[in-house]
Amino acid sequence: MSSHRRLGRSALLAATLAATLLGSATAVTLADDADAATSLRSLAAATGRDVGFALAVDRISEPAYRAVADEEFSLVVAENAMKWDSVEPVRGQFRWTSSDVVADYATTTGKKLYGHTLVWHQALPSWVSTLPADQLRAAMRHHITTVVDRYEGRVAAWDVVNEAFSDNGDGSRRGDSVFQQKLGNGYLAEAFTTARAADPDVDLCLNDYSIEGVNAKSNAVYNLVKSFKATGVPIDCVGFQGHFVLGQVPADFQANLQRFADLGVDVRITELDVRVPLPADANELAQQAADYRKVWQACLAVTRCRGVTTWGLTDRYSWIPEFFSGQGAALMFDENYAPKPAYRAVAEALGAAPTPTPTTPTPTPTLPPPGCSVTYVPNSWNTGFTAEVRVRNDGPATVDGWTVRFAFTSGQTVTGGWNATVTQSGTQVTARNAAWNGTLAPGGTVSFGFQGTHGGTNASPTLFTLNGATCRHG
Ligand code: G2I
Repeated sequence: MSSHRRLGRSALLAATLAATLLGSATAVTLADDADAATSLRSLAAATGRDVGFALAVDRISEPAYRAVADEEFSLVVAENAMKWDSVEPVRGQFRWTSSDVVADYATTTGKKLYGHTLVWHQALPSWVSTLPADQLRAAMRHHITTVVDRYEGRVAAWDVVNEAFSDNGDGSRRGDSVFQQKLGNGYLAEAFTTARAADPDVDLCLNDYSIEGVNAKSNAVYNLVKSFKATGVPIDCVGFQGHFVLGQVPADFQANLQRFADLGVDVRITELDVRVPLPADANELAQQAADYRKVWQACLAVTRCRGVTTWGLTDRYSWIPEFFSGQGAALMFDENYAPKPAYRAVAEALGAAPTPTPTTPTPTPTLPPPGCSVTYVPNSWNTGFTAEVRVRNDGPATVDGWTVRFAFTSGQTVTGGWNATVTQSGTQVTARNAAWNGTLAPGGTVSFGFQGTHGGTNASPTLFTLNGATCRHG
């Protein structure tokens, strides 16, 4: 196939979508079936994998959104339409309109339907959280049974319980779950057993985030799955959400998937996105493509990996910018539905012919040297550590006021800082200058530090930014 046809489908698709968006009379026709064979849907099928996306019900009527969704994906999951607050907003009163849109879309387009999610501490209507324990147990069982019954035979797998474990790095259960608080550890087995009673055939999954690498949280999930298998609690799969920071797909991701598969369950990457500081530049999009490739290569290397689902379809409607200020561009299709380098990387990981190197080599952009260098010096003991961060200004101008950002990858928690105001949100850490050290002349260095706790593996952050600019390692 000539090179233009290899690229033809995605470029033609983008052109069609652009024409649709612009309403021009002469929409470009999609390439013929031969190019359909290069869609992610067909490439993934050839490997026995699902390639999925989270559908936003209020977007499916948009032609551009629909065109990509139809063409590229073999599995669909409701981003929000099957959550408790959507389907049972009032006790005992079920609303199926939105959830049926997703189920009907799967049926009419021949896609697998993935169920998200039956029991989760978020997206709960207020009436659930105020119930006493015995009524909460009854409400949970009734909710699971009613929802699973409605979609029996149509849903391939359910996230029976979502995010049951804490991200405080010690492998404990999530303390802010009303189910954990009022029903105790046993609510998980109850939920899985109830779902199995409602549908003897559907796959039952446990889904969580920050368990992609081997760490205290994934160890806790591993031990629970192991105990379920040993005691006959029905479980068929584990979902690894895969909400990654750029450049931070764990090195032990494949090994981690494999150890769960070796327990006798399927594994799925259920909510993949790779967030990038905005505006995303060519280097960052290349890194994102490498991250997407790594995720798919790990799934392809693990026989029981059933596939990869991205959490959304286009950067235009991704949840990331609203939840992570200044971050975005996390998906394979950009704001205008054009495929990004991450899309090509996934297609090539799935066997598409590599994009031919251009005959006239494009000049490599002469990027200015990084504006900063960072040295990270941790000092660890059993579950605690301190770290000193030395930042050098390698740029030509004086920095007046600085913010240094980085992310932990293995459950560390900051407990205090010095020479800076150090705060943490999830895995993201932000350090802002103190009143006396905010000015950094070219070539100047500033040092700050913090104390913290860790859950056993105190991995060092790898990506630091100074006022948004990526720093090199000092
Ligand atoms: O938080 C990211 C994901 C983590 N794993 C579980 C997923 O279910 C979760 O998805 C996000 C959706 O992407 C958001 O779109 O879950 C959020 C909470 O359910 C969703 O946000 C909600 C807002 O909280 C509502 O106010 C809003 O009405 O989206 C709704 C629809 O836009």
